[in-house]
Amino acid sequence: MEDVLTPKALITGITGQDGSYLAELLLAEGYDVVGLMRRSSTVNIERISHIQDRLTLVSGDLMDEVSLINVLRDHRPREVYNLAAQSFVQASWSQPVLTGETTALGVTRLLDAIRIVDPTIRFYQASSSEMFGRVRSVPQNELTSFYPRSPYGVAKVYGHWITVNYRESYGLHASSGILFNHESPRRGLEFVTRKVTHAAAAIKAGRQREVRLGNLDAQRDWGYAGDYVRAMWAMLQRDTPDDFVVATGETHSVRELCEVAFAAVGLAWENHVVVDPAFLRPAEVDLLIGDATKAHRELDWKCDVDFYGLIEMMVAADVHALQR
Ligand code: NAP
Ligand code: F7E
Repeated sequence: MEDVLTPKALITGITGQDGSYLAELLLAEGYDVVGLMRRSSTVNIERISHIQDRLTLVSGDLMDEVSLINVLRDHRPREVYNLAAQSFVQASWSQPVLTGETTALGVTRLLDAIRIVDPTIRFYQASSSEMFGRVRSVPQNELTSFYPRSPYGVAKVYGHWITVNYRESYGLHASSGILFNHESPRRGLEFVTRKVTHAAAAIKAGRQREVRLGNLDAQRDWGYAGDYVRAMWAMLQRDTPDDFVVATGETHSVRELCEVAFAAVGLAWENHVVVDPAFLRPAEVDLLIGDATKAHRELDWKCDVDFYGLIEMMVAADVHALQR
């Protein structure tokens, strides 16, 4: 018989970076965790293999509303965290329609499935600082206007506003977390932090000679994913849904990232980083820096890991993985 006292949450995107950290957090909080996975021809659970036996993994896809309705009907979660997306900004120029289908319309499919199956479900939408794009003010907070600079950013603006709209139209407990870049040793290798920390470790180990990057001047507010999933959870524990910026309040350039990562293995970054126009973007987001005052005040949230601690953690993990 189902235990009605144990809270149950559904995570879309459970195989991704954030999905793995959120699943760990919810398990520690005593939840039954259901993870939505899309079908793949190969096993794709590297980030959650250590907790796999404590999760209920189910098949579904943000492209297919029927699959979402069935998962909600079968498992009846109290909370739904929508982390699934085509999340790589660069890929959104080569696959703009897929990005729109998943990252934008996928949110509507999931919200509508909730509205149909159980409108009392609490919903979290993974919104992004990419919505600020060509920033209208510095730092960016919940009141800053959006000016997205990529098909991904445009799709996230849609996902954000459809979340607000379903809250206002149907009274759903739907919150949007506007999260600035957050990273970890589980970050995908195509994102710049992991690309650099992995390269620093591989070059130190003599396995690679250089790393090719694009715009070294871009500045980002980089935090630690393990800290940021706590804010997601806190949003759904509130009586009223709302929108929150989650950020460290510090910004650093890609060049500084290179300095810190290579210094961590005793190398000078200038000897190994090659600028390659292939990694420049058709339109760039030059500067992001978030103001998370509202999250500090109303979620009692703060980050524990700073930029230097984060990059050193990632380099150490990459060095360790290569030694194995
Ligand atoms: P990630 O590592 O790229 O994970 C994305 C997840 O979405 C993966 O589990 C992927 O499954 C899943 N997915 C993709 N398309 C899907 C579909 N059609 N149906 C079902 N699942 C699908 O991303 P992340 O860094 O964890 O980010 C989590 C969320 O936060 C994303 O929505 C991202 O856009 C957003 N966000 C991220 C950041 C950041 O800095 N990390 C900042 C702001 C917002 P597969 O494993 O099968 O590919
Ligand atoms: O790029 C520059 C690049 O791909 C960061 C996603 O999680 O955060 C992420 O999006 C910066 C950009 O992340 C390379 O031009 C230079 O200015 O690591 P990234 P992103 O585009 O900021 C937001 C908040 C999300 O929501 C997204 O889902 O680094 N850069 N050289 C490079 N970037 C990459 N990837 N590769 C390079 O070689």
